[in-house]
Amino acid sequence: MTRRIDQPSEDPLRESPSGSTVSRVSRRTPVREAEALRGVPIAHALEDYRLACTSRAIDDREMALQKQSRVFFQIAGAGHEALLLALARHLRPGYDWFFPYYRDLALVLALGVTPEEVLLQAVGSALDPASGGRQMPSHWGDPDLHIVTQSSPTGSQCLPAVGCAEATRYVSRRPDLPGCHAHGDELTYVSLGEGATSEGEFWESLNTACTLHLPVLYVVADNGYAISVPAVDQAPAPISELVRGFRGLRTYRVDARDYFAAHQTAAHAVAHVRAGTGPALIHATVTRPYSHSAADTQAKYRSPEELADEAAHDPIRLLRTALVEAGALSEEDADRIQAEARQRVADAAKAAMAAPQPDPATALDHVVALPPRPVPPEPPAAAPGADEDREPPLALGAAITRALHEVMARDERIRVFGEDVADARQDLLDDVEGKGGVFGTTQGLQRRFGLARCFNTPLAEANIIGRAVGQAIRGLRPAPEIQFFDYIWPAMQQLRSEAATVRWRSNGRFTCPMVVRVPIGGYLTGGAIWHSQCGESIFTHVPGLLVAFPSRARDAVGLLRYAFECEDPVLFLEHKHLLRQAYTKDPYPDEGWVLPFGHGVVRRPGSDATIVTWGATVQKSVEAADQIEAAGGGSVEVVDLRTLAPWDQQLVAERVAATSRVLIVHEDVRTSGFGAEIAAWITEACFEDLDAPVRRVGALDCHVAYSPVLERAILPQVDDIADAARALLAY
Ligand SMILES: Cc1ncc(C[n+]2csc(CCOP(=O)(O)OP(=O)(O)O)c2C)c(N)n1
Ligand SMILES: [Mg+2]
Repeated sequence: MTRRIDQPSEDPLRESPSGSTVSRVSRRTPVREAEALRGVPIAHALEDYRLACTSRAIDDREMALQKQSRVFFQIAGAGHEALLLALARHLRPGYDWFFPYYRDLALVLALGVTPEEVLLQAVGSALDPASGGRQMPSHWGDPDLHIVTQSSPTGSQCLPAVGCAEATRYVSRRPDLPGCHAHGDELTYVSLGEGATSEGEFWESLNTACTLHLPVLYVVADNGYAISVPAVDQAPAPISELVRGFRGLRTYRVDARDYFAAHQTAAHAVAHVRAGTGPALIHATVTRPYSHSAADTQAKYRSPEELADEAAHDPIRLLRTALVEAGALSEEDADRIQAEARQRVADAAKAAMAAPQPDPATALDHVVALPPRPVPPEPPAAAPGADEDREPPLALGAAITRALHEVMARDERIRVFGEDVADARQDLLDDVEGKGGVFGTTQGLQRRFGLARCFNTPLAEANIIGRAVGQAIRGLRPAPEIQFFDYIWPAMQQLRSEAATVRWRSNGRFTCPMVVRVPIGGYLTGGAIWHSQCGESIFTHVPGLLVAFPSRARDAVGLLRYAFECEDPVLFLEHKHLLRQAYTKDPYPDEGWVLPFGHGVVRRPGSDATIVTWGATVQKSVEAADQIEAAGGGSVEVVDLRTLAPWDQQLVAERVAATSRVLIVHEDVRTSGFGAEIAAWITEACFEDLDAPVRRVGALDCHVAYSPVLERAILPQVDDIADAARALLAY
């Protein structure tokens, strides 16, 4: 899409010719040195006064519309305008990258978002360019301006911002990467409130921004409150003091109620970050003249004196006074600019209210988009040709390692990172074997592709996934590893609220392609509660995530190849117990053998009943079926779903129609396990075909124990599956 950039008006006080929407403000109004006030060209200050009035007028209009139920939520940018407009003077839309906060209305206006676009989101219109009516007001997003689609969790934007800055460095050194572009001196802007600095993700992001000297500009807009919680209840000291131990972080403190002071600080901070010497943090005092949001009444917890003091230091008021006192603006012109701003916003609101609401039929658009791929025929069990000429077959873990080597050699956008995934310190590589992950799955990737493509991260799971999100948004294909499924939870916010929602929340304008590899599962004898969990159903419950769970080598390779073709986040579950099992071994499949998601397979034929399963219970189900058949108890088939999001409903329906009896087996706990979903679906879609109730076998509803005796009792065993299958056959 080509964006309209209006020409600057010669007279910054003149009405914009663009009708109901305000012109994009040019960053290049020519002024002479002599026309500066406290170092800021008068023309810029006047333009920013106009924009500040527009920003405040949008707040006021939205609040009025909210009272009329034409807008359904409101959160204001009031009090933050001077800071944001001063910053915007030094930042470059469509060049730098932006991870703004919900109070950054004035910033996005200065970058080029129009009041009409803002109001289209407020009224929830289908034409809202940031989200198509899916997100609350003030959740910005504009790919052309590099304003990255925003989510609501406070602080979660910081880690993707760091990933974005990493992409700047990686891509600018590799200008030919398909679909990626970067400028060597671009920076990543991320802002948050003083309250949000209490979030761990903020601190995890600072860690990496400083360790890697990344071009990130942090802006903490300190209005003294997080809803009703005063800053003194958040932390033991102001944020600019708290961050002092971060080596390499340039910190600035400014009273950003004063536009001119903010301007000066912004100039220094931006120049510092743009020079490439490392991150900076601006701690800025701002005001919050309006309540936190339309749902809040700040008079309940703030004194009249405090509010009066804020009103007296309102940044727009201070800017106006400064311009008037300098003789740059008359009171009449100031009033006129304010009135014009209100009128423009009123016109924009009228246009937004006339715009169409979303079609309910589009609710499911942009959850995920699977690349079309034909389902390849299953490779022959034994490949033709003389056996001695063939490579030895590989077990699941070795096949995944080889597949990672293969895809990384083909696609330089892929980067593997996580805890322990690298081989060793670069200077030791000639002398040591290399670690390559606690399961050895990533061994040799650093050695072959270099540290830029396979590297260790801090021991911080949100950091790992959040940085992947930022890189994915920039067009890279990050492949983060979570060391054990049991430790994925610190990353849950980044997986669920960031990665999985990017496509939907931006109405398809941003995507988040990444392959998150996660060793999972038990049957380890001694793994205990924090090295043996499953829990895949928690992730199949998240719209926007794809979930693969292979049980043998060739499927893992085919699925991994497909995962890297996807434009959506994939959770790629690698069962720890299967990594080295002989029964997972396959010849490494030809490069063209790509297995699209959502296609199961009949792993063992049978005619009397169907077991539907995946992961480690596939083999156990096959053994149970063999046991039953050997004893003359009946013929049981085993279906391996291979992926759970999406899962192969068609195959299951076909097999239910053929055998009329279904047993679902999984290693995860039984209650609310994914088997519950499949069972419910079968009773809805295949009820007429059933001759028996759908049965389930899963782990006991407790955690996995250390004692082998307990572990055996808790996780489903071959005998448990065989017993359930016999009962099903006997029904
Ligand atoms: C992770 C998370 N917890 C809670 C909330 C609810 N919430 C929204 S804004 C907010 C206060 C944020 O305060 P601050 O960061 O100081 O920003 P301000 O609103 O003052 O600009 C809270 C608690 C949220 N959006 N995300
Ligand atoms: Mg605050």
